[in-house]
Amino acid sequence: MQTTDTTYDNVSHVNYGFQHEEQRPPPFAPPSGINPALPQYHGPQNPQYVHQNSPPQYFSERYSPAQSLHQYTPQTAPVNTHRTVTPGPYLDVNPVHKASRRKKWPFILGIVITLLVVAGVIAVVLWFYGIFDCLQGRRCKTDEKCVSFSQWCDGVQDCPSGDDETQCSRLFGSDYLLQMYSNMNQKWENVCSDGWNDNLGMQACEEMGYERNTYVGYEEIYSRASTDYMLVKTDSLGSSNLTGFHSKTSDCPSNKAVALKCIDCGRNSETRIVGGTMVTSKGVWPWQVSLQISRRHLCGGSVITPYWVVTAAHCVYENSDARDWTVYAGYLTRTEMQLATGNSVSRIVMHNFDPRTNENDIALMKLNLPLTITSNVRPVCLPNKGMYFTAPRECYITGWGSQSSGGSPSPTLQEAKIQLIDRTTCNSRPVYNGQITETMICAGKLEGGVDSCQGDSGGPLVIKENSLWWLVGDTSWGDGCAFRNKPGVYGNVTYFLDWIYEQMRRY
Ligand code: 4AZ
Repeated sequence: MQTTDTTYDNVSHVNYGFQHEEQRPPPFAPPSGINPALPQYHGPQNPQYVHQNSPPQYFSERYSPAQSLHQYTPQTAPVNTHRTVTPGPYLDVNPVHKASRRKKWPFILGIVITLLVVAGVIAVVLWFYGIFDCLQGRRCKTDEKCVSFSQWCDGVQDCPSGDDETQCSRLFGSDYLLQMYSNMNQKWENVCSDGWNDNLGMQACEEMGYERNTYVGYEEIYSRASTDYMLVKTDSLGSSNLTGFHSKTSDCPSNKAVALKCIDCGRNSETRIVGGTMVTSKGVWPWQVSLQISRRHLCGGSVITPYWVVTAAHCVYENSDARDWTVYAGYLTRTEMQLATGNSVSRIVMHNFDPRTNENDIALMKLNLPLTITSNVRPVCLPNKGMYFTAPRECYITGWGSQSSGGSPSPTLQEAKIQLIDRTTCNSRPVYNGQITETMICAGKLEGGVDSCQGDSGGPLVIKENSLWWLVGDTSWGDGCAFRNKPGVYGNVTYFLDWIYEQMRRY
């Protein structure tokens, strides 16, 4: 991390690009196996939306060329029974032949036109069932099956891989409002607290991708939205799981909705935070980890659950063997880490990172054993849907990265206070000239002087909101370090939320 003092006219615009909001449950990446964390539905398969490939009716006996052809066959034509050369047409002066050929042409033309029409009809039918049909629904990711919108999140598994019943609940805003996708109203609705309990809370957290044992609890939040999601038991046995309910369009009887906390995150021991200095107290950035190979610090990372660390894809792109890495959590100095054992990694999940453009620069590391949560080791909060962080919002970066372009890693953890920079400014010609996509966020100081640098990669860019710290970015790239008009570029964590939860559910 580099911090020097220079000044430059500050640009403050609003950045609306840090989140891709969805009206419907998002599309899903292809799962690789059964997800034990998800409920296994045994409901009936609804055949209604399976491709209805009944044989097209257009081939019925409306016209049979074979049958009618004989009418046009010249009955008087000579049959050549010898090995003699058949006279060419120009030699054929027989008026009977000429007349029959004249009669044949419209016939052949008729056949060609008919075949073209039939082919056209077949093409339209295939197009309708193959493309248009799914305009009225959504295609399952793994199996190309088309499932109607009304079948998404209806508690019945219609996609063979279950895509239609995952990601049917989400947390919204910094208040952690629990929302469920109502297939009846085709929108996300707040869940009423009436009838809610901790068992349902744990199940909802588990369905999102959290472990049961990180569950904190739920609160009842005043809500009078007409979009509230009322749980109504669907079976007489009084099933007490989420799939035993469906929504009813109504306000909540109690006017209260569920705010769900799946993990105790985003809290630190707040001593004084000064931008651009050495961190002197351990619990200030308790989610910051050092990722090392052979005891060499290569990248930073952020703890999001006791098992999972977020880092940058470019950190693991050429070192993707989990066994090579060790995660050090709860330390301030690299000397301390040299004496420590650290945590081994069981799995690395990398996004579709493009090293040419730095697109999708995010990866997850799963630890072999969970981290013990203490005041020095704690998870940071993943942003919730509907949280927008706009420029010039104050944010913090931390890491053991070099303190000048091309320098060696810092021996102690550094922190810096910077600001979000909106994408339009960051994409302008003097800054990054169109290289900033929606998977990236810019933050820093356009005047230069304070920035992340080599070795800070993968580490956190955090923002405090509603008394909690949220992971808004992972350190990704930049043109040098701390240069004027070349701020740091970070992975847009809000953009990757669905991907992150999907991996946590899957593995
Ligand atoms: C790097 O090479 C790197 N100034 C990280 C951050 C920045 C530049 C380079 C941002 O890991």
